[in-house]
Amino acid sequence: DSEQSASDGARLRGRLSPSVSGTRSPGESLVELRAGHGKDSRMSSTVDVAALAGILDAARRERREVPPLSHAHPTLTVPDGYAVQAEGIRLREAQGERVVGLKMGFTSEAKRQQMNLGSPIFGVLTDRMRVQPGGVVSVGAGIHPRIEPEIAFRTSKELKGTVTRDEVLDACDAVFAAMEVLDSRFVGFKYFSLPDVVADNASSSLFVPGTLERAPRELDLTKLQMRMEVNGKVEGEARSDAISGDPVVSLIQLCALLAQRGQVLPKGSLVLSGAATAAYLMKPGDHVRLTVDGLGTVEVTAGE
Ligand code: OOG
Ligand code: MG
Repeated sequence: DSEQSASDGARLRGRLSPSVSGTRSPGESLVELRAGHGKDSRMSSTVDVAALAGILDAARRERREVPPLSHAHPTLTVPDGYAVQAEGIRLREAQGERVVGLKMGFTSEAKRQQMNLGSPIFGVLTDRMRVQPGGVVSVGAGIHPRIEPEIAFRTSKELKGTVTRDEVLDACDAVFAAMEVLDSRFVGFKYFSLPDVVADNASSSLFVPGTLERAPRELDLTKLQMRMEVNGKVEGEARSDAISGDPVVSLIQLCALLAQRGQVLPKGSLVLSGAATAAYLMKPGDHVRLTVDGLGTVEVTAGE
């Protein structure tokens, strides 16, 4: 993996896009997000990006597990993974979905250990992935859904490239508790490489945003106790600094990852900063409740 990341870095540094330094209106920045993904797919020469995205999209729609892509494509790189991810999002947009934000993954030690993978990645969130707080998540509508506790942000300004903590705070008008429902398209929720999970949109499936929104500067975002209970039993507990040492740092990392691809974090994006604890495998009937200091509770019920 580290070898792969190093070569990705070299490839990406060579093509840092001028679009990162340009100015544009918020409307254009969403277009830029797609244009950036497009560049990724064109530069991928060794894999059939469209075919791989098609395999994962069909697996998702048909609730079917598929082998990790790296089995048939052992040389798959992280940029290949992002190209497949972007193509998968294009397929979903073609099915009428709209991009509403981004999610970070592997920003906590608990998550890195659970999946045995080492570096932060991002995925894309669409409007159809949103679940109303207090709503029902159908286990059978997924493959093997897991749920995890997160801190989420909403941007009110575009963020691009290297940004400071203060710049992130200035650009976010809300912080709220959220749960993410993951659902790997890979057999047994197992994959052994970052390119696989990146291609699979970072295992994203659904997200449940909390309703209590606070201004990010009103709280010490590194000291929020987070507790995820299932049927009244604590399944995961951590302080918010389990997420990148500070969930704001996840957004700094996200901006850096996007900049490597010539992309920005658009105004109006919802951002999941990554789970603070390991994810929990949902069973029909489970009642899941996340409580975060200062950010209230978010609940969801697992249906058949
Ligand atoms: C990848 C997604 C990780 C997080 O919050 O760390 C993630 C996975 O666990 O399969 O969403
Ligand atoms: Mg997550």
